[in-house]
Amino acid sequence: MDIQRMAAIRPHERQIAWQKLEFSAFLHFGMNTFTGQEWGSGAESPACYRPARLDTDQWCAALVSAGIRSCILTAKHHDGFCLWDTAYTDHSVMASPCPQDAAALLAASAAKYGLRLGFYLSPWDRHEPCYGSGKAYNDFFCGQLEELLTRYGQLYSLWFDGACGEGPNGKRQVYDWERYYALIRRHQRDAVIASVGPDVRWIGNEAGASRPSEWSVVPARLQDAHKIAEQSQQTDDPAFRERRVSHQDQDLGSRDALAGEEDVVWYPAEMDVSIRPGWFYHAEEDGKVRSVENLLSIYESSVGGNALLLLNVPPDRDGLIHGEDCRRLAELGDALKRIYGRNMLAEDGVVIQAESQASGCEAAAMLQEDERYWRPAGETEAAEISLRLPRTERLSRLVLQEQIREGQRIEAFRVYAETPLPGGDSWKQVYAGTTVGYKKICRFPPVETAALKIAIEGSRLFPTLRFVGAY
Ligand code: FUL
Repeated sequence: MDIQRMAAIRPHERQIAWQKLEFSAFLHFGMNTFTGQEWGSGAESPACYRPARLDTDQWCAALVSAGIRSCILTAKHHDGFCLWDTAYTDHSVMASPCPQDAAALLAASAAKYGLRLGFYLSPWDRHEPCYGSGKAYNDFFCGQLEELLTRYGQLYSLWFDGACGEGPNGKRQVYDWERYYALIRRHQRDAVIASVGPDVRWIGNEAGASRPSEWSVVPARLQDAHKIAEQSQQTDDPAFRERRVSHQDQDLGSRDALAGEEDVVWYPAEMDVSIRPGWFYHAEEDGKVRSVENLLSIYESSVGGNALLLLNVPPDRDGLIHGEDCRRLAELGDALKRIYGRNMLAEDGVVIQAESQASGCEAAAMLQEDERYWRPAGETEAAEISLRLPRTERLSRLVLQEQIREGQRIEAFRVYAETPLPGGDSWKQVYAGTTVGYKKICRFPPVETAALKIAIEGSRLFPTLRFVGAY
């Protein structure tokens, strides 16, 4: 694989639209909420599902307060209990004391609150008798999928989980992935297919741990990795959720990692992590909701580390997002507004310069939040950009964004701030990084400065920058 080809891989429009959402919510809700389990057996009675005050508007308001832009509902988890009015099984909310189509309620609330909607549909189904039969189950699964694809408006994501706890002596279902994918493309062309899917890559752990260098251009074989059940989660083990290391490699996309690959693809990372220890609500975890400091750090290392953050916020037995979680979401939203509310490079009087620039791709484009971008003239792997502010400011973050429509290119960079240093040289290095991709948030100890320098030291053919902001 040569550098030309690595640099030439571009995202699909649906992947760009997905990445721009930046921050999504997972809503794990269903039978497990009421039985206190994480993986139900499938033998639970629909009578157990009885949210007394189910209010999806309340869910959406809580998510919006954190700056979340989309949400994914667990329409069916491994226990097979369906949250929507499905024609394919009686094992659904319609047979419960609360016979309301939760997917329909959420779709209406999401539209009202400006949130995009997606569905998680577990291929592994412990209730459905035809699971393990091959074609009959694939027909059943496609029937369910088609209901979700056609009844709830435009979807942005379909999320397939590779987990399967059947074990060596359990049922063996051969999933017809290509058929599932084709059905999604037919009904929802703009939706991404995530996790066990070709569009969005699972980051590889559930603990909120990101890679220091996250590439969206990776070996094509990774798209198939999770179709292999043995590589997914096989037991309901709380330790799995805390495992920080990934069972994929740390380095998925450097030049060295790709050198021996025949085929590479645009396959960006999504970080799914829960606000609580479990994916489902458990009252005994009310005191274990992540702190705002922890959530902010997860946000900055995922959204600001070329990944999308899919934060799980599980509704409780009343059918509401619990007060603790609501408070934490609002605090996170406030912190994000406090930090990112004022971009010091968006003010009048900022001067930006880059040594060389291709015509139509001038440095000034980096100061605007639109699709225009800067790139140097010619194929130069290194470049320097300098920024002068109208006055001295206290800074602790620099945000960089590549124009990913042109691929992902930057491999190494440093950020310097001008400070009066003893001994002459006034440029102090405040950050050294590798990849940028869709978005890189560089965090550093606060510095008082009126000038910044970004030195791009390595890139594939030539770098691009769509946006730079200082906070
Ligand atoms: C895992 C599942 O087994 C968990 O219950 C949860 O749904 C998580 C998002 O994916 O594989």
